[in-house]
Amino acid sequence: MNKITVSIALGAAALFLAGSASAQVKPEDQIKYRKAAYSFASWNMGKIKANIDGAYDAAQVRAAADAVAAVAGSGLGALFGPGTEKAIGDQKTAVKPELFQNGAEVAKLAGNFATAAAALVKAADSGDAATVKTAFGDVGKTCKACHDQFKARN
Ligand code: ASC
Repeated sequence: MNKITVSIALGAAALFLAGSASAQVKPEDQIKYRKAAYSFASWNMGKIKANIDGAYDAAQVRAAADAVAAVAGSGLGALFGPGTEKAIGDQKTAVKPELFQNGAEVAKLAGNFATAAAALVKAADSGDAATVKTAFGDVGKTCKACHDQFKARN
């Protein structure tokens, strides 16, 4: 890992552990924002997949990779604060309660997501579809690793 990747990973881990930042955001809004963040990342992952499978537009792939990396590096851990382990009113969540008992593991998974997303941006810079395909697969694995452990509905 290079210096930037390490600092992104550590930043993601630190932000997960520093749950106090979430005190500013109401629990139901934490759930709303985190679902919006993952949905936005998923939309951008879908765009990259469409480029890999069809006509490849390097600028669109780069923009989408930037968006995924921005989400991954945004300190999402702050949106998993106390009281967000189950639905609040209309704000449903697929998170498993176990996530809240496994901070170190979650920080590791979040760091892996941020590291892989940063690598996807680098791959997108190359403009090479095959390079992007590999890096895209790596990001997808980090998504799945967390879903397998901590997401109830997949
Ligand atoms: C995506 C996306 C996910 C993950 C997951 C990986 O592109 O929207 O939720 O990758 O499918 O297994």
